[in-house]
Amino acid sequence: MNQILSRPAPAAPRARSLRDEARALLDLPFNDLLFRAQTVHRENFDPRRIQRSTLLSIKTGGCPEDCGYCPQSARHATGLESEAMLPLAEVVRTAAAARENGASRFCMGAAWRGPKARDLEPVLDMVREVKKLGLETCCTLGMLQDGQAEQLREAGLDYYNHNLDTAPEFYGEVITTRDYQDRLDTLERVRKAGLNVCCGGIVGMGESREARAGLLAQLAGLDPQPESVPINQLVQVEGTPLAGTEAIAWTEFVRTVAAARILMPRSFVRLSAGRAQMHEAVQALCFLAGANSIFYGEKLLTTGNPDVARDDALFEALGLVAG
Ligand code: SAM
Ligand code: DTB
Ligand code: SF4
Repeated sequence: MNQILSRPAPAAPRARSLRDEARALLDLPFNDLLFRAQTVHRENFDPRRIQRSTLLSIKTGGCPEDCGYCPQSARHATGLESEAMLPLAEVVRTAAAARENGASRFCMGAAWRGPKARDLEPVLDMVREVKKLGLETCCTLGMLQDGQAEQLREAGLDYYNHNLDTAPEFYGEVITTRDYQDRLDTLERVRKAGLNVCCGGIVGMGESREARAGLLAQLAGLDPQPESVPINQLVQVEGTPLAGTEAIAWTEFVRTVAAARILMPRSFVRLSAGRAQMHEAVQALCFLAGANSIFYGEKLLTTGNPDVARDDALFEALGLVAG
């Protein structure tokens, strides 16, 4: 077997060589890459099982950050109506419905730069109550300050989602109100508090293949690697700076998923935002490439996701089961 086709050594923080490795994977002939990814996937997971998480926006819009992809930034005129924090009862009701539908994890998202102390209290209640339903809990609340990750952990939080979004060199094209190191610092706090890390990125923002390699190298270089890795395809929302970006080729998206699987063999790789705009055949290829998690339920945070009935039919057609 040649160098590229052999299995990578377990990833440690070794940014440059990891980046070369990621780039070499992305450059492979498509079928070679998918075969490698599916092989690694089968060595580490039951290939029929797909984990399902349901999202809920517990505080929508009016965010002070300027993330160029995001409909919730107060700086972009997207017509999105801002909403105050949802009442606890509504969150619990939605989580119970998600559990009934077959989700195993419930992820609560807030359009904050980060939570203030008074913001966190009601979220801790939500975590406690959702946990009581027997669901895994996840939050994505922005940057965390010292002690906040511990508070969330004590309330029963299982996962914290905080994405690196893109490669360090492309990051400044997308976000100016916080830097890459801020994100790494929050991830460090999350890890130190004993929470599971959910960390991924967005592709289709006009970045190069090299930048996708850079993102994957950053994710795979986290030590330990994230337990969950959401790979989002940009959902273009009118009024955001990134609306009108040339769409990424579907082959490039599938390649990114496959390379993520190979570089992070034991992580759950989530086929995340963008499924509503994605042909089901492409989604099937993502599962073949080693994606083993999805967002499940009609809505992501503010934009649409495939209907549950449609996803159930896709699972049936592909012989996939919830896991
Ligand atoms: N405000 C918090 C933060 O940014 O960390 C949490 C919520 S934020 C909406 C969570 C993630 O959603 C972002 O990091 C980004 O990766 C993803 N996201 C937001 N808008 C998106 C879009 N239009 N398309 C794809 N992913 C998107
Ligand atoms: C993640 O990586 N993707 C999710 C979740 N983590 C929070 C969010 C996707 C948001 C898509 C745009 C929207 O619906 O607002
Ligand atoms: Fe705010 Fe998060 Fe959207 Fe950025 S991604 S604008 S921080 S809600």
